[in-house]
Amino acid sequence: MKIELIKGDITKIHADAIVNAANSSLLGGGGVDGAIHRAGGSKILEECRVIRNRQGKCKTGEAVVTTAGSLPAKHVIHTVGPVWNDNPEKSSQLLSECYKNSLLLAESLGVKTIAFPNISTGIYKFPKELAGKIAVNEVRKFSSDIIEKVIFVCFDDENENIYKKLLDQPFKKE
Ligand code: AR6
Repeated sequence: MKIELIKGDITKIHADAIVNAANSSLLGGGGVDGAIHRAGGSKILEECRVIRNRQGKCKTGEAVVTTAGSLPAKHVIHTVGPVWNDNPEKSSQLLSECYKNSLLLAESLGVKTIAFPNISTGIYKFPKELAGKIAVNEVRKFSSDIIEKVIFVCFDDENENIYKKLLDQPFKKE
């Protein structure tokens, strides 16, 4: 899989799927979640409601898919990142699961290009450097015959610099 870094607004990205840093209610919020619902229109929330009614809240680390409404993407994959708290190991594990489960769901949809925001590094206060390491590592170790390109979309300078550095480093398999 090719990995690209873009600085900007994920709602503008032309990809088969963009990932939303949602919360477990799936009913919208601030940050990138708010931006996606505002730009994509009410169809996204309607489908989130259907999912809520069918399977209840979305657990941290899990992912679900809806239409992308009027966004240039085809699908929105909603994943729930962990809130940074006093259990860094558990939070790190859950953040890895967000990336992995989003990629697995994307594969099952035949997605060729997928864009990720920097999950949990805003309102959920996950340290950006550690979150970047987890994101890059999880994507690099995911091998796929279906997904061709993963785009990391950084909204702020700090995340952009962190990702630039991480992506310049060679990948070492554990
Ligand atoms: N495009 C790309 N990235 C963005 C955009 C955008 N339009 N807007 C913000 N970011 P956050 P979280 C970046 O807070 O920490 C919501 O209320 C932002 O700079 O959106 O996972 C949800 O409903 C940051 O680097 O998500 C949840 O309740 C990254 O996206 C809660 O926030 C994630 O920041 C989730 O918190």
